[in-house]
Amino acid sequence: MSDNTQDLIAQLRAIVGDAGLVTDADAQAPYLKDWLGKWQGRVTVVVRPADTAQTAEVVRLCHITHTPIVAQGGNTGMSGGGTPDDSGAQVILSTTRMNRIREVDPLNNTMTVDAGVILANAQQAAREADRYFPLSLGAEGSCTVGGNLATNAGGIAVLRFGNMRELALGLEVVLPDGRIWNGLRGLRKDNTGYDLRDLFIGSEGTLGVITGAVLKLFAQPHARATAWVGADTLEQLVELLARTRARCGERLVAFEMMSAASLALVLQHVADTRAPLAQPAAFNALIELADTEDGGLQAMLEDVLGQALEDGLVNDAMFCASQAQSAALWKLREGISQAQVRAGKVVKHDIALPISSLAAFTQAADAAIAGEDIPAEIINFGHLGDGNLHFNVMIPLSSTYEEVKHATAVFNRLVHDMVARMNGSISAEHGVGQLRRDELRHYKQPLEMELMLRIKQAFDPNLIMNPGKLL
Ligand code: FAD
Ligand code: 2HG
Ligand code: ZN
Repeated sequence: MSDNTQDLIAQLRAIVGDAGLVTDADAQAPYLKDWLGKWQGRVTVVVRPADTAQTAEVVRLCHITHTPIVAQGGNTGMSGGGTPDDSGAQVILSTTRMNRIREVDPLNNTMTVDAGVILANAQQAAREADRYFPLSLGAEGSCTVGGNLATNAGGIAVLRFGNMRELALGLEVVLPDGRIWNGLRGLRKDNTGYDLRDLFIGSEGTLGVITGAVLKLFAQPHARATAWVGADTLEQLVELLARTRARCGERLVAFEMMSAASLALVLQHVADTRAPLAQPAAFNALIELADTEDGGLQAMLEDVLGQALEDGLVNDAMFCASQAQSAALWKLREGISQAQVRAGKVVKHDIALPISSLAAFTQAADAAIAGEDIPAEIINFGHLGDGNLHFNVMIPLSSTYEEVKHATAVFNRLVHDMVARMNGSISAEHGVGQLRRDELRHYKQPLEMELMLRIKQAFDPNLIMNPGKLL
């Protein structure tokens, strides 16, 4: 270890103490690789500040010493944004010790939290105040509010409540030179110039370290109705979504889609799962209504879906009679990511399209992929109500590094070209990170790239915040 490195670690120790440094190789290991096992890096040290003041001191030191920083929350990201490079020169700044619920304000319907609070703990704190924080996703037991903000996470309730950008009112951020921007305002209206908050949301650790946030709360939904339906085509599910929305309005909180192959994968690879319908369907939807009180939710869902059955829009439906049945259905939906990891190597596409184009896209992309001379299975699922498909292409687990690289290049171009032609997005909710950095450059308008680079330069002229990611 060089004298400079030793000196940096000693100065970091003086700021965060022994409890705030991870220097041991074994203890560092989980911070250095991502959840999917796609990326692996090295670091000088992992530093875990206890609060905003310590974070500011750490970042100021990195600013002075030109040490690159990778902010990391729960390390559940899907685009490699939180994994360091392999130079060994970077520092991981983990927010996991900053885990205080600072305040719940039921009158303002807001909650102020540290960025390292685990999403499930934020949801729980809201519940304890008889309020609801709606961001919900498979990784909610480990991901952090800061990570959710930095990636502008989506999940299963976006069609009703919006993504993380819509759920945050204020932020506290440590800037790349170590100054603290206090934007912790719980206001629904604030037209005082450029929206700095919205710049940091979705910036994936490239503009600063988010240390705190004011989040919006909602009324607690005390009643839910859940159903599973099977259909022959995606077009039919899109029509059903429109009908359900028109009939149920704000009560519709989730409309998730799983292709037959996605469901089969979960049934094969995730324990304690069983098929919800007697006959497999080409396309499945998991639909949930919620309201503050019952008011005939179940009857409403049965009515909409009963009509859809009568009209031949869906083939079969299963209505949940208990919380346990609903949990079993959600386990099928949330098991897909894990099942993919067990079953193969996956070229992930996290795309958004106008809902009205989803069926045409799927048909065309299915055909184009089948026309390639690469053994592949399409695992198509996602948040139909948001026009967000995880149009993943799985290749055999035994594929070599070169084969994965080739398949990724071929399928990315094919899928992303089609998405671009249909006015969609190649990065809907997981962020760009390192996974889609080159793709972003390929598809983003040159003017948009230029403006983003100028913003980066203005905030982080020494380019120390998460270099190599996003831009
Ligand atoms: P990390 O993975 O630690 O970091 C992600 C990015 O944010 C990195 O670029 C990092 O540098 C940056 N970052 C983290 N904390 C900060 C901070 N405080 N300040 C600045 N930058 C920071 N995502 C969805 O949108 N919808 C889903 O439905 C969904 N489902 C998932 C299901 C599973 C099983 C898994 C594993 C992931 C899923 N994700 C989903 C991915 C999702 O983006 C992350 O789970 C989550 O938002 C990231 O939070 P994190 O704390 O783990 O961030
Ligand atoms: C989901 O919706 C997540 O389950 C993960 O966003 C998607 O594994 C994936 O590709
Ligand atoms: Zn998703």
